[in-house]
Amino acid sequence: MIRSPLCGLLGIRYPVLQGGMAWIADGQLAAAVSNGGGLGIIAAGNAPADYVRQQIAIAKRLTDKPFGVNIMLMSEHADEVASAVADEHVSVVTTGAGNPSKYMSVWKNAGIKVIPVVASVAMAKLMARVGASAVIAEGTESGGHVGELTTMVLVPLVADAVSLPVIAAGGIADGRGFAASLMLGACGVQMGTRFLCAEECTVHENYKAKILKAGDLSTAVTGKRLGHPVRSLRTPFTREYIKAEYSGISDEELEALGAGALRMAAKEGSDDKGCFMSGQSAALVTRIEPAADIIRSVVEEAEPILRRAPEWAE
Ligand code: TUI
Repeated sequence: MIRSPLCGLLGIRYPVLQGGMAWIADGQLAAAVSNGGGLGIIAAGNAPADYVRQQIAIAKRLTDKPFGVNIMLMSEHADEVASAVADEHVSVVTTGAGNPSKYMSVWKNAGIKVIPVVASVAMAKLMARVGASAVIAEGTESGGHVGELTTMVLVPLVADAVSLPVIAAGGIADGRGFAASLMLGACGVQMGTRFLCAEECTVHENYKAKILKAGDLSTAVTGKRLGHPVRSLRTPFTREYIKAEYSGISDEELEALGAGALRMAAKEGSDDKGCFMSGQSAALVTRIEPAADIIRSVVEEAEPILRRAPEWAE
């Protein structure tokens, strides 16, 4: 049994959050994770508020447990989605790819617990000041939009800088990563890539197959030139994109090359047009299984590791 302040705070059995994966993390996946004792999260991504309301309705039908919504702050629909989650009184909002300060009062007034993803100490301190309930310290091992710092460095720095609960993310896909996160000062973890291979995840089967096949050097970061670095699986698409980044083409042309690529991966499984966002932990993911089994096995693997931890010190 792992005891974590996160369980009481969020009303969950295991301190495991599911990452907000745009185009992938829908109401069905979120409900499966919440029913498995973790915190499921619906990703708003670039979608309008109507889509998010539909997915909330699906999740409410499939679970009576708490779940959250992730708001991608670079989305053109972020304002309307921010209002929608307040209307719907979801339990938790997580945010990514920006600073959510301007929405905090609306969410707090609606009784929502706000857990921003941070990639730096400065952002963690700011989030503590504006009333976050916890922060997710996400290292550059993660999939999708990434910061500079590794999980190994970011988590202890953030744990020292704020007195809020810290959730570790980036590179965690098994009990060893979960146990290590607790040693670094986190009180729970968020996993995205591992939940991509949940049975209940509706992403295209090619996407899951690629994650299962991935090895240690299978991901790459693109998009630095445009200021939003993204980690994804190396594919014909990423090779073309990297070539284009170092060619003379304009930022607009480069932007157009990337537009819609995540949707093409998630919905069509397209090898040549898809951007298969994934964390480095894809190399640790070896099977497709129910979300509840993922959560239970990660926690059960961690328990003996943590019990043996005192043996290292006299
Ligand atoms: O947001 C993510 N991961 C994502 S978002 C996404 S959708 C997308 N598609 C194409 C291009 C870009 C994004 C796919 N994956 N993770 C959370 C995260 N947030 N990682 C890093 C950050 C972050 C970065 C800067 C959080 C705050 C921040 O603050 C900067 C500032 O001062 O506004």
